[in-house]
Amino acid sequence: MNEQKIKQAYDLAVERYAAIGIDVEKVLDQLQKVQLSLHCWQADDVTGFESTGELTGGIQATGNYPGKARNIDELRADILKAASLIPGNHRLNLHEIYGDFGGKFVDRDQVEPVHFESWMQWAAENNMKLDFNSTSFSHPKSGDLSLSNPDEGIRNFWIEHTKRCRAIAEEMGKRQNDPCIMNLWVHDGSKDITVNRMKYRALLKDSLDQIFAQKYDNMKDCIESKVFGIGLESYTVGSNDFYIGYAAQNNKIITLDTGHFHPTESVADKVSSMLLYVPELMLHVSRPVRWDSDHVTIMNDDTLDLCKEIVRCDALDRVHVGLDYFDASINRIGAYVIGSRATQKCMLQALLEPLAQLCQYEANGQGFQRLALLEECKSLPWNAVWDMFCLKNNVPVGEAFIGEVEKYEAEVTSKR
Ligand code: RNT
Ligand code: ZN
Repeated sequence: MNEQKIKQAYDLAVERYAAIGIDVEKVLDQLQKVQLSLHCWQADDVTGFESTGELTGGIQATGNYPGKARNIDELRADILKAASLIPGNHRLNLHEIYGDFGGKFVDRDQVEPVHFESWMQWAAENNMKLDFNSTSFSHPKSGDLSLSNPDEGIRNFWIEHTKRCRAIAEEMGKRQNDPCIMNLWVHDGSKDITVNRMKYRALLKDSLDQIFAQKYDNMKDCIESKVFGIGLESYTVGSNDFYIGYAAQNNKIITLDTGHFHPTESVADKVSSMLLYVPELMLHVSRPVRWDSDHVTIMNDDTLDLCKEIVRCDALDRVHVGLDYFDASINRIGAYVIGSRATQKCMLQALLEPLAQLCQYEANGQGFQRLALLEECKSLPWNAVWDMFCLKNNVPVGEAFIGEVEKYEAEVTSKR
């Protein structure tokens, strides 16, 4: 689209939004500051560089679209390509299995900051900050239980792993002069009816206490619950209630993965409750289709509601926005870009809401007026603002990124 037309449409949008009391320039500045934490695992279907074994732990990537990243250089190139098509400056979320192990097998209880040295350098060179995740899945000792395993040898192995991951996150945070957000999700659960449900939860709690005993200044811990995993349908040790209790008691960040709740449960509605009891939230923005399917995030009501809640709670500085999906059935770089841009589009619409007016209607009991304005907002020209945001950030406007992804596919990923 021609630059002049984008500007004309933007100018009209600025006027239209001014009429409802919104300063669009200010909104663009706010959106610029919203950093997504891009999940490194979209580029290779959560394979990583530790082994080529299968993905376990109740998660699954379906599809076999050609061109997935096979090594650290390809993964980095793909991430940079995706980032070049997403407006703004973003973070990168690494899993432990993506370490630079130099072709050697480094077991999870042996991992050290040195295995992420090249990542830290690469991230600094590319002006990206890092977040981190311990990895309990896809390992011979994963089984059905890791941090809640009654076998002390196995449980200690995972405790050691997670402690080491925290030390790595601390180093990343120190080096980038900004806290590294480390997520802890373990798949622990069981396929069939579990009788002694208390036992495993008590073990998980004890493991977490041991892991978090060491205090750090440059990393922040977050803990992620889920309803069930494939093959682990009847019982999840780290349920939502378990982690809410733990986080509230221990001042930890809760990770809300939008695929980890019952399908009709509103994740958006959790924001205002949780923020009264936990310091911050981390999001794993995803798109569950009938289950925790990890489809590519799109601009749907769920994502819009979530972003609106964050803005309505005035909580942009307390919520970290990470993505978590892995679709192996379509172009993986394209998937990164679609999900990231969709999340940003939702955030933009949230920021463009005439919140003061809506709140006033609500306080006055003017239900009709509140609903009418909410409905009208849906068709205000936010897309003209979005186009300007892309233009200002030097990334393709509108559907122009499709061609860029196709070009990279023709030149790079199709040759793998
Ligand atoms: C799994 C969790 C977890 C993982 C990543 C790879 O259900 O969502 O966050 O997707 O750690
Ligand atoms: Zn997740």
